Amino acid sequence: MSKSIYFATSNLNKYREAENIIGKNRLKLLKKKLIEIKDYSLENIAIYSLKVLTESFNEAVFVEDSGLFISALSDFPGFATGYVHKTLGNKNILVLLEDEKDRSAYFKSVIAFKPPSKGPKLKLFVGTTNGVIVDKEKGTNGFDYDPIFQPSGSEKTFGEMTIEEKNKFSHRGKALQRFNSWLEEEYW
Ligand code: ITT
Repeated sequence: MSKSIYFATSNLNKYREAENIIGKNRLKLLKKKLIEIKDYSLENIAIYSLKVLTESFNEAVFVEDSGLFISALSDFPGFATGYVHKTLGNKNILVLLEDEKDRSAYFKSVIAFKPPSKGPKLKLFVGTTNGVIVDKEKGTNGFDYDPIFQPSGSEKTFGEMTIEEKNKFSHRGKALQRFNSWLEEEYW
């Protein structure tokens, strides 16, 4: 068992979550800011990023694109989730939702994987997690929206969870589990 795969990302928090599921020995980091198109479909964004990346990188590699969709804000921030965190941040998201009764939101994660050129075609793995935006930040673990998102079935926000706990509930954890099962059955 000497095969390994690259995870191309600029986000080390995402990488640590992936390591926890796929295993440190099998994963390598390709630290890179990917080219991302603006599109309502996270699938299209992930496929495009991977396509551009694999024009010049010919190893087994995956990318992961994710987004937060808040019901009361008509699914904002969606494909602009990263940008909105950098600009508005959690505090202003909470202000936008002040006095709002419907706190429901979901996270979605799409993994796009491409084996080296002679292998099978591109594969997609998706995970979604429903939950609520809490009324104040809770916890200091994780990154970005983690302190304000509480998944259904938990009393904790992602910000109050360890990586192992978050992976059991999270959109990325679910997509990674599906990817990992496929790797075990079809790839390694
Ligand atoms: P890449 O280099 O892999 O693209 P990124 O952080 O820019 O890393 P995305 O383009 O997928 O990742 O942006 C999604 C944004 O959504 C991300 O920057 C966070 O702000 C937010 N997000 C996604 N998953 C999250 C999670 O599990 N916890 C908190 N915020 C999350």
